[in-house]
Amino acid sequence: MKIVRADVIVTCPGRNFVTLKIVTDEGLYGIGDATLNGRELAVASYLKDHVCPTLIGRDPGRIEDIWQYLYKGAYWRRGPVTMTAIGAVDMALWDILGKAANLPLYRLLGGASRDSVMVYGHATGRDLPEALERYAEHVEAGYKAIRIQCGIPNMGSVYGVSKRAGAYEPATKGAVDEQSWSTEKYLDFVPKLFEAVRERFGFDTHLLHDVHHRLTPIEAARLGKAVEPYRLFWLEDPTPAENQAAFRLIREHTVTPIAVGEVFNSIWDCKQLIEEQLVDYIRATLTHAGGITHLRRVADLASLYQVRTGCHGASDLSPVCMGAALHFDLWVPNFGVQEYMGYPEAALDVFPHAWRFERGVMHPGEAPGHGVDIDEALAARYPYDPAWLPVARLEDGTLWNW
Ligand code: CS2
Ligand code: MG
Repeated sequence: MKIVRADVIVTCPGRNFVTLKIVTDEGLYGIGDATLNGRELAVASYLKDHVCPTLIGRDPGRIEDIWQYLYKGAYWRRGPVTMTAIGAVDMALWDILGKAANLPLYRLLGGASRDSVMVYGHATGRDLPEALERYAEHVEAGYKAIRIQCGIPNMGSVYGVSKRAGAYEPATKGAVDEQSWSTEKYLDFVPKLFEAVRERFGFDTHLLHDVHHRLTPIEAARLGKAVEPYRLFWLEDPTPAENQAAFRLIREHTVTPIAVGEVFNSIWDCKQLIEEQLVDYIRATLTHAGGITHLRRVADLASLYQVRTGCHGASDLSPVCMGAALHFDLWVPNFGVQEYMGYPEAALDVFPHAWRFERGVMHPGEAPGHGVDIDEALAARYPYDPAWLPVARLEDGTLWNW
């Protein structure tokens, strides 16, 4: 079998997605998610101009060799654009392998380690009452794990919270949204948010929260310690993770579990965090961390230190990534939880899929490969629509972490 075509499809059914489609001379094809929110065209060009031409004529079954060729052969290793492009190629090649073997992807990885995949949903509110109502809706829908994000009193827009009712999408069209941030107002409010959740809903659901990189290490340690009575499932991205050693300070002060890694794109970004057990969940996912071939290595390293997976699954990762991730989650022995925000209806139409959601758990289905397809004719009806991720500034104007 030989690769004869590799096409990049950019579409915007509710939000921008980039998809790679690899076609073989035997008519089989595979697809991979190449979406990097706010930088979609950078990956589309990296694929179109620098990767796709090198794939033509290759054996799609030589997945590892192609991975190594694209990683080492680029010379300029790692980084979100490069590793997202490699992730898309890898996802598409594993999809082809599954179709050729007539097996669902999780069977190729080693079979199911569980019957279904626990997912967490997003309960977000502009204020405490609205956030609690969204939380109640998720409890009603059967979610066993729920992330809560809330507007902060006396602060304008903030990460994780829609300015209007409805699904949250951080990227804005037309201009970069500059948000104002106050750590003091945040640290004063968030423990009250968790207290209100536990008071109303008790401890039957796993409670998650995303700090989204906005605290210093000692502030993160203070927050982790302050919220211990509320027994969080995890506190996510408490401080920027370029300095992996910074998490030692957090660990010294609190037993609140820590999740990090959605912005990681290689095992090197989390090696120290895992080996020193500075985190409890690793959030890297297939699209941005080099696909199945690389994320499997990250998960295996994590398993040596009892660190579990918690793959990123925001709606800016396409349904293709969601499908492939659910196969990975069904197999991976040290599974923790999978993020699932849902998608705009138009996106679900463009990406027909075998995965299904039922009362807080998901299953990838039994279709050969990862079980997600793309309707190219429908995709063509949604042209790329430029959108940018926000930035945050402290109240004195200092550029901060969004
Ligand atoms: C967030 C993401 O889901 C999460 O945990 O951190 O929504 C993140 O902000 C977006 O993926 C950025 O595009
Ligand atoms: Mg996050």
